[in-house]
This record gives sequence, C-alpha cells and structure tokens, in this order.
Amino acid sequence: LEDVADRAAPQEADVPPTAKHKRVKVIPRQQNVESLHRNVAVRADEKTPQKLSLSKEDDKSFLDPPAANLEDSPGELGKPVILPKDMSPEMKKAVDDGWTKNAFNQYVSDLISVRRSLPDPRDAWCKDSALYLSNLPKTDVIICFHNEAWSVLIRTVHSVLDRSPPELIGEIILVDDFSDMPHLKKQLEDYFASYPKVKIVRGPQREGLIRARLLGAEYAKSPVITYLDSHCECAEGWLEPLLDRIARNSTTVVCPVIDVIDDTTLEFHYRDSSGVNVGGFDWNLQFSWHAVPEREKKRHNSTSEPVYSPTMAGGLFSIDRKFFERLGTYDSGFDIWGGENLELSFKTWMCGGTLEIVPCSHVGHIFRKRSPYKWRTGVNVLKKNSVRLAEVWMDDYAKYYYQRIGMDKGDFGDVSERKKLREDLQCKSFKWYLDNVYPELFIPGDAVANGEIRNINTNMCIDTPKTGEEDPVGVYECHGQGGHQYWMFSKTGEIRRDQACLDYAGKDVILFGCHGSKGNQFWTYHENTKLLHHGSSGKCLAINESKDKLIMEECDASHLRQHWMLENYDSS
Ligand code: UD2
Ligand code: MN
Repeated sequence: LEDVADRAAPQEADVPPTAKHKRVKVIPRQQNVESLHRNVAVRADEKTPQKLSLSKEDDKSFLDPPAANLEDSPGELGKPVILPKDMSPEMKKAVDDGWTKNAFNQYVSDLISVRRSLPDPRDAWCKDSALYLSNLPKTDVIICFHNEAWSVLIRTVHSVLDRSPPELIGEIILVDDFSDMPHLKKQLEDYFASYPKVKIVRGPQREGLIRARLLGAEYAKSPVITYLDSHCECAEGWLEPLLDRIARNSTTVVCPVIDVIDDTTLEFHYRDSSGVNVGGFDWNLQFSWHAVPEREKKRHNSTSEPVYSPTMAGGLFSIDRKFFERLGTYDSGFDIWGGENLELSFKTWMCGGTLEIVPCSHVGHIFRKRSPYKWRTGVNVLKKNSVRLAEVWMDDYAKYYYQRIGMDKGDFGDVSERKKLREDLQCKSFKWYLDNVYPELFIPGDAVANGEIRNINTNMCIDTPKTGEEDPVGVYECHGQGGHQYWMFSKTGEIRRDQACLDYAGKDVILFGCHGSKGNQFWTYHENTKLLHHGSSGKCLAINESKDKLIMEECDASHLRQHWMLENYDSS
C-alpha cells in the first residue's frame, strides 16, 4: 500500500490558479477554484531500475554552457520548446522515458541550456535599487533533491549563481536525499568541482524532503537560509527583495512569487504583481492559493509591495537562520513530503513572525501532476505529518481535520517535544491565527451541520471525490469515514466542502466554487419534512431511482427519496 491517493491532491493545489470563470453570474470570492478540480494522477512505476535513456546525461559536452546566450537556442528567454509531432520511435521512447522518470518533460529540458536566459518578470517598481537596504545579509541556498533530472538540477544551481549578487550568496548546499540515479553520483561532484560555493551533502538514507532540509541547515553558516526545490529557475533580481525584508526584520519569513515552468515545454510563465496569490489551506490540511484579500490590498499603495500570506507553498522561501532555529526549524518527525509548509507557516505567525510573499522576487518552479519518486510503503505519510501538525498547533480546531479522516489518527508518534516547543515560545492560539491572519477561512464549527448528508430511506450519502468546478455530484453507500462524504451546511445556506459548493443551475447538481451570493448555491433544510429545498429553482434534492445520482424535482414530502438527514444538525 502506498499513499498515492493522498499525494496528488496537495500537489495539484500547488499550481497557482489562473483567474478564469465560466459562468458570468458567479462572482467567485477566491480564485482557486480551478486548482481544486484537477484530478488524482498515478505514480510512476519505479520498480524497474533506473535506466538512462539515450539522453544527454552521460554526454557532458552537451551541458557545457554556451559561449553566449544565443537568443535562438531552445528555450532561451524562457520560451517554450515544442517537440515535433512526427518523432522517430527512438526519440518518442526517450521522451516517454523522461516523463516516466521525472513527471515532466526531461527530454525538452535536456535540449535547453543549463544557463538559459529568462525574461525579466519584475514590475518597473521593483527595479529601483533605492528600495533595498544596501547592506544585505548573505544567504546560503539549500537545495534538496531525490532523483532529480540532471539538466534541471544543474539549471537550478546556475540560475542562483548567475542571477544573484555574488556577495549575497554564502554557499549553495545541495542535499542528496539518497538518490540512486547514476548521474547524481560522482558526476555531480565533478561538475561542481570548479565552483567553490557549491557544496554537496549526501544523506545516509532516504529521509524525505523535511529531514533532508534539516540536514542541509546543519551546514548553513550564513545569517539567512534560502530553500529552493531542485527544479527551479531564479529570475533576475530575485534575491535582493527577499533579503531586504529579513534585513529589516529578522522575524519576517519571505517567499518569492512562484512562476510556472511548464512541465511539457519548459516555458517560463511569469505572473505580474497584479496576479499575485497568497497561500491558504483547507480543513483537509491541503495548501491552496487565493487572490490577495481586499483587507490586505488596502494596506498597500502598489501591488508590488510584499503581502501577508497565511501560509506558504513550502518549497521556496528565505528565513533568518536564528529565527528558524528559534522556531524549532521543522518537526523532524515529518516524513518524505507534506505538511511542513503549514507547520512553518502556522508557527511563524503564531510565534511572533510574519509571512510574506514578495512580488518583486520571482522564481520559476516545475509543477508536476504526480510524484515521480517512491514514497514509504505501508504508511500514510501525509496523514501522519498532518496529524502531528494538527496535534501541536491547531488546538480545538484539529477536530475538523480529524472529521475529514474519519477520526482515525493512526500512529503519529510522539509530539510532546513539539508541544513543549510551542509552550516555551509562548505562541499565540490557533484561534488568534484564524481570526487575525486567515479570517477568510470557513470554520466548520460555524456550520449548521457538518458530516454526511444521508438519504434516509436508502442509506446512500452525497459523495464525490471531485473538489472542483462543474463536477456532477454522486451518491455512495454511507461509510462514516468523512472524506468524500464530508459536507458543511453553512448558516448562509451553502452545502460546501472547502471552497466548493453544491450548485444547481437547471441541469445536474454540481460542485462549483462557492460565491457567497446564494442563488444557485442556496439550500434550506426542513427538519420536520426532511426536505432539502433549493433556492433559485424552488425544487428539492432527491436520489434517482437507480440510486446512483442526485436529481432535482418538485418538492413533495411524501416522496421518501427526497428525505435527507444532516449529520450534527443544529437548528439553533
Ligand atoms: C510542494 C513544495 C515542496 C514541499 C511540498 C510539501 C513548492 C513549489 N513545492 O511540493 O517544496 O514543500 O510541497 O512537502 O512550494 N525531495 C527530497 N526527498 C524526498 C522527496 C522530495 O529531497 O523524499 C525533494 C525534491 O527533489 C524537491 C523537493 O524535495 O526538490 C520538493 O519535492 P517536490 O518537488 O516533489 O514537491 P512539490 O513541489 O510537489
Ligand atoms: Mn517541487
């Protein structure tokens, strides 16, 4: 058993949304609807040993930086590289292999210079050097990797070296989290032998990204630590705006804007400051992106100014080393992947710091649709990490996460030291954090009901694995495990899960991003008749004859198929 299903969703949510909405009548409050509906993908089968394709991984000459950045070389200026449709079988195989191993188009990456040029994504506002303190602190840059593609990893490092003022970079610490791909062995040392700032640290066993980051931090000596994923490209001027914030206040933790490097074409898509998003999360403890809230916009004169963010995506940030240590770095009980971004976000805010996204700082990242590497077997890693997070930092609110996992916390190990850390630091409550930092988050406890919605006569429950826009909602035998059958009935008449609301516009009952304007998302429950009445259509929710679908029909309390029971319903 591998915890594959848990893996895909948070990663999907990591892809910043674009603001496009199909139906005009809807005014979305938050822009992350698209990111929610993307689906679970399957992990690559890594049981077969890694074989190098006919790629250039062995041929180092290919990777030598070009003498000059020829604008017409593939991928220069961040342009997309599009492969021909009529590939030879050999080439097609090489392309497919690259995808299998990396979950992005390695073949295309290999065609692009490891020192390619990028467009300058900054607003004019950012380029005034008087904005930044002149005496900025140095940073070490820690890049952890597990079986990363050669060209992508090397390009990450070059982008740091080429686009940072040298005096601001202490060391670049590459932490190998027990990779077994042959190109990541001696070849890596050889390649960087002539780069004194690049240090390679090898983990003795597979640790996962969290403990790999901690291992890297042990080698850090500069006043600031900057973490990057191993498939990033730093853009012009990315570093100074980050360090400036920390120089002004060492408790400020900062993230660049994460631009999207297309997984297929390696195109560098940057978003200008008006499109900047901030981080949030849902009660499944998954990270999500949101438009900058109005209250935050009001604090600024320019969209280029750093904005408060309730959470960080996780991979790309700078933090004062001493402050990081004071916060207890990461919980080293977190395995492989996930949850550490929320841990650091919560405690930054709750223990006296602030978390910002800095629109002048841009770093590209290849967002993948699935995880290419092996996770632990037999353990639900993400759930374990999330339970540790909830136990230590979320006070009473942890229960909302537990409801989502059917109250089954599993074995999450010992968290007493982390609790002690929180106490020693005298951190604020999670309620303080929600009220002051993330007031936009819907609190399940504010709902009139939460849990399953059961069709009384059939014992079928409203159930959908989908979380996003325009997905028809189905039914399934009630299982009492939360998950896809967990719903909240809000005081304002929404039936919702996270940002998605049950919505009826005349055809199917679907999930659509909650818009807060009632209409197609307005439901009332009548405890005595058990009817779920829909606002704009006047119809009632029912289950179809074959018991596999939700339908809407004229309300008639004598039809048992229209009778519903809402869990934890509180009519007061
Ligand atoms: C996002 C973050 C990632 C991390 C994760 C939650 C961004 C852009 N990315 O997922 O940094 O916070 O959420 O945990 O914010 N790695 C190891 N050992 C492992 C697994 C991964 O060293 O066992 C490395 C991997 O090579 C990469 C980094 O850790 O450099 C993050 O992994 P990812 O890219 O698979 O995570 P991502 O971007 O989906
Ligand atoms: Mn990543």
